[in-house]
Amino acid sequence: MLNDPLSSAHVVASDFLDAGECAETVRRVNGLRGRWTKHSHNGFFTLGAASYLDGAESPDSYLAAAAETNPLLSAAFSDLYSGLLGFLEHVLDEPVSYDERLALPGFHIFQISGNRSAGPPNTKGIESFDSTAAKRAHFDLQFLKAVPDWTLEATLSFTVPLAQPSGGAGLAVWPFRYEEAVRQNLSGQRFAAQNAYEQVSYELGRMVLHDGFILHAILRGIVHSGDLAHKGQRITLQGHGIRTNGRWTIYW
Ligand SMILES: O=C(O)CCC(=O)C(=O)O
Repeated sequence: MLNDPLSSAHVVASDFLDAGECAETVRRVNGLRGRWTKHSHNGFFTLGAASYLDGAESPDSYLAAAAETNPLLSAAFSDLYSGLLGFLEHVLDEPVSYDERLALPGFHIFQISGNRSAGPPNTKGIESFDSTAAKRAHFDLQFLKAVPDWTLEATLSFTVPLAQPSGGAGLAVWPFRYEEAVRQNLSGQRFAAQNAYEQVSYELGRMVLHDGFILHAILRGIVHSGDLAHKGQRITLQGHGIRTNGRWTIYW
């Protein structure tokens, strides 16, 4: 959180992959369908080990899931992972590496099957296309599970949209930071239920970065998309970073 070049900018976006690279990555993700992990909500899967999901029981369960999935991911996406390091070094202007014990960045996969409509205004009359976004509002505190003993200087969260449904996809961002939530003793979800979000619309291959301490949530649809049928895959590459001694370690 300290000295983070991203913390004052809240959310920044930068072109990473071109359309052909996104399509090829999606083809490989779909080719590994048998290795996706299915989650409780309809149509939500992951490929890889995510500390916020696989570390829910304990840091050891996360490390075991990472050891199991890293060989698969590095074999299938080696070019993507080496390009990612170079890209992040360029954006952050500091050395960046993976840690073989921690999970490589992985994929969020939503199979969206259609017919959604604008949600009702919330209690303050705030219109929302994705009326459930506030329930998913969160800060990225999963470094506590992935690297409980590390001394952090700064953190990073990034998302690369690879496929989006017909109605688009994006990130909901509320003007509310973790430090403020602690200071006010107010949960992020409570704030989100009563305040409008800003919509960051995704573009394929364009990485969205922030420090994880700004309140945010996955948006499955975006306002003004004009498409209420809203079908297709929403696939993103997702990862995080922690900075210690001026070096970034990337993980999921
Ligand atoms: O998939 C996205 O759009 C963002 C994901 C996210 O916010 C997270 O994993 O913390």
